[in-house]
Amino acid sequence: MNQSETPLGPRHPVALTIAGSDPSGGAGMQADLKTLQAFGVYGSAVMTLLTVQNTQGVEAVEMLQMDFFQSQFDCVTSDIPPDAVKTGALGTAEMIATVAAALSPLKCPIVVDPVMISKHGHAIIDDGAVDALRTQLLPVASLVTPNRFEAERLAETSIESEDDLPVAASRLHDQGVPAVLIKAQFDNHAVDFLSLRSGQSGRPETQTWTTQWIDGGNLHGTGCVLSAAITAGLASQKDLVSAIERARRFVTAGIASPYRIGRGVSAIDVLEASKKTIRC
Ligand code: PXL
Repeated sequence: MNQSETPLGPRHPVALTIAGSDPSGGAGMQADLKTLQAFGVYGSAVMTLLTVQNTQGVEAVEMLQMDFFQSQFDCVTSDIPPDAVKTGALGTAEMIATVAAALSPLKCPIVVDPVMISKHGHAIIDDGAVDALRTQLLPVASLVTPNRFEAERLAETSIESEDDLPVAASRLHDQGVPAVLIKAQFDNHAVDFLSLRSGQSGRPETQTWTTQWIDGGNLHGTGCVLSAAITAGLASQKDLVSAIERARRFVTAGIASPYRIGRGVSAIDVLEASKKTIRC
């Protein structure tokens, strides 16, 4: 029996999310699983940290023990090998090192969403962790999806305009990641900048998607949903650019149909987004 078969027949695409819990359901592992499901991809999930959180803010963060993370990872992946992996909130340098070591033998695409700060400004990562993301996780990643702020911290360079994006991306490539998607906003437009470097030092190929900025100011979880949607595409054997384009359409539709679920931020309605966009 090969990896594409199970005792019951052909195997369904599987994506593994390694992330933290947002018990309000709009971000983190919960958003990842809902998004994967919307794309018809089976989601498995290994937890790194727990938050105490509702739509009005994050009140506390609790890390899981490293050996408990490792046991979850070994137990799940030995039984259900993933076709793609995504990482979300990892919390500390120690967790990032543990996750990077666990992922390095895997052959499937690995999408790293370098989650640093919650919508309400609560740090979900400690300071040493930024260094660990850069030096330990980027070398095993296939794609990293920072927003402008995360790209500035990871690349240690400021991004004032679109012209600064290639330099930031190039510094991230230097850490070993072949694909970088920086999500930025300048004035009234949203710019998603993709940089692909194939060889060790070759000039990257780039692609930019510019759209009118839609004020999703009161939404959270958009970064999680975008990277999970890309991961769903990769798990289904889509090429990276098609996976990104479909994920962007999905998030744009999702921003237009928010769930006003509590007293604070809204969440993306992934079911509505999928009805509007997933046809292929
Ligand atoms: O949206 C980023 C994010 C990821 N993971 C967890 C979070 C958040 C934001 O609040 O709580 C667990």
